[in-house]
Amino acid sequence: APTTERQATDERQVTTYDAIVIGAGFGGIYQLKRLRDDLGLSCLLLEKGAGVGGTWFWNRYPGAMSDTESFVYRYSFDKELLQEWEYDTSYLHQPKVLKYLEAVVDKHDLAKDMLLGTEVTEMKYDDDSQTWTVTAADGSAYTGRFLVTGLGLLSATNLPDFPGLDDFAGEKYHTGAFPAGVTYEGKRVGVIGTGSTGVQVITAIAPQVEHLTVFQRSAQYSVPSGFAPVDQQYLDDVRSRYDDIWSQVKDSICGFGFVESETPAMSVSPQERQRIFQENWDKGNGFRFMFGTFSDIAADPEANEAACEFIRGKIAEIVKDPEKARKLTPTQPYAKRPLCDAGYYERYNQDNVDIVSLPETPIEAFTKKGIRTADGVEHELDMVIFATGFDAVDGNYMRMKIKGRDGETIQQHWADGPTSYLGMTVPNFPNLFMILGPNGPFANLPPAIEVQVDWITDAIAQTLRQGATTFEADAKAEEDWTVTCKEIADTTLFPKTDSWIFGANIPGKKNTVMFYMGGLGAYGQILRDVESNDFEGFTIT
Ligand code: N01
Repeated sequence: APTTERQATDERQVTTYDAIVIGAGFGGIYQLKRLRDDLGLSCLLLEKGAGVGGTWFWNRYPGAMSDTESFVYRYSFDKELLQEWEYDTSYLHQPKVLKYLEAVVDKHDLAKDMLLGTEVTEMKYDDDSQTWTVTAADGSAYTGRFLVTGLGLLSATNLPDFPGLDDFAGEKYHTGAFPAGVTYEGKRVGVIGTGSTGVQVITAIAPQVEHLTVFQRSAQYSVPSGFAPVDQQYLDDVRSRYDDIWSQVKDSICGFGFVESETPAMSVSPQERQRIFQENWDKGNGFRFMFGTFSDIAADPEANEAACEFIRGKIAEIVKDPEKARKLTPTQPYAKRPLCDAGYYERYNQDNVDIVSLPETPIEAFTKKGIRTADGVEHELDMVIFATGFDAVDGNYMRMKIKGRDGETIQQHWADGPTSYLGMTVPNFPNLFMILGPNGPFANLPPAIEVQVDWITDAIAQTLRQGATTFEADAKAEEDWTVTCKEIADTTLFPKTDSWIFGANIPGKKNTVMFYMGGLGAYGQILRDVESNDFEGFTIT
């Protein structure tokens, strides 16, 4: 049981636990369950939001949906829930994912060890006691031997500093902190950003608004999602195959529940290539289109160009206005996080939907009435939605005060860009485990999270079994992992485009590798190898 005592160093009341978990998203929820129920540790989970759900608590923008299919956008650990949980669509919109996560928390009675509405601002390691003290915005403090952070990969919102932003008199929302009760009827709405989020918002609100102006900095390749109702027969089939489904997912590259292609695009005839692209366009899903069509779309420029050409052809077919089609047609490689949609390009055939290409006419300033672009046009708007993304991966860490051994800060440690060993641990920050930290797997997140949380649980169990008090990555292991991640990323085309995947979306942020792109299966194997080699690359003392 936790102990409460007054610390000698300051007069605050500090409650001590075996482990503290931060964040009540997919990661934190599962970590709390494993540490509390399987290892029997006293745990406290701290969460900034007023409810659980993490990403799915905050991202309540219109159209918000996971683009991983429903049957693999969930935990694999709770076999009962896999059999019982009902859903009726091939993808889950935000309210459904949130409801699912709330049900997991209820079922496993996790809420009693959570403190919601508590924003952690500081985490400090104490060399003498070998514990972490976590301080919240309200001044309350909590101490734990182990600290696991599930801060979210994509949760520190990016609101670009447009001139005159405060002058705008209309409604302003960032998709990552979207309020309830927003209405669109009769309004002139501007959307800035056309990533996964922007594409969903635009598709969802175009039929509702009086007028929609899309401010696009980069045109995007998007394929249909294939969103559809599913029936009882579909559910029965999935449920009967779950063991096989999860072992395939955790052994695959992306973890999206489809089998990735092993065929290079140029090894087949142009007709066959076209047929396979069309077949996958019809099935839907962005990851399936990028990784299920051919093995080398994200790696070989010629294969990539073939996919680009196919999607560009679709844009030309779908979008009737040639000027809109021109603006919507990407010219860069297809090497950002793949998108899918429920009729995105089709929305531009509506008379009430316009597109402004920002490279041609950049935003000069916000005005009282709207947005003025460099061609002198003032776009009058009642509402602006910022779908401008996130300071991804390390963003949330860099916004906090985090001090490790000898007072080293995370900002100092990551001065040249965020690094880690295995995407979870950092030398000089003993007993700190980051779920989805830098250089973790680039994959469907729920199974990626489970693989990490299970490994973290084993690492903590091993430390306790040895009667040790610290578990810490070696500096050399971190260096080698950084090199490995960079080498793998360099075999792909992803570094050739600017996106959050390399930190290129944030002005001034160092452009650096932030993912292990070798696939979820290979990543899981590395974790198993490290563990079976007595946690090679770590010092347990
Ligand atoms: O963010 P993004 P997101 N002026 O960074 C533009 C996951 N996710 O929230 O491309 C003008 O991708 C920026 O332009 P550019 C998913 O992993 C999943 O959409 O940088 N524009 C871009 O168009 C995803 O990848 C789901 O040139 C500016 C957009 O804003 C990740 O979250 C749904 C700008 C930002 O796109 C992030 O997605 C939603 C500026 N100053 C999110 N700054 C699903 O599962 C940025 N932009 C479906």
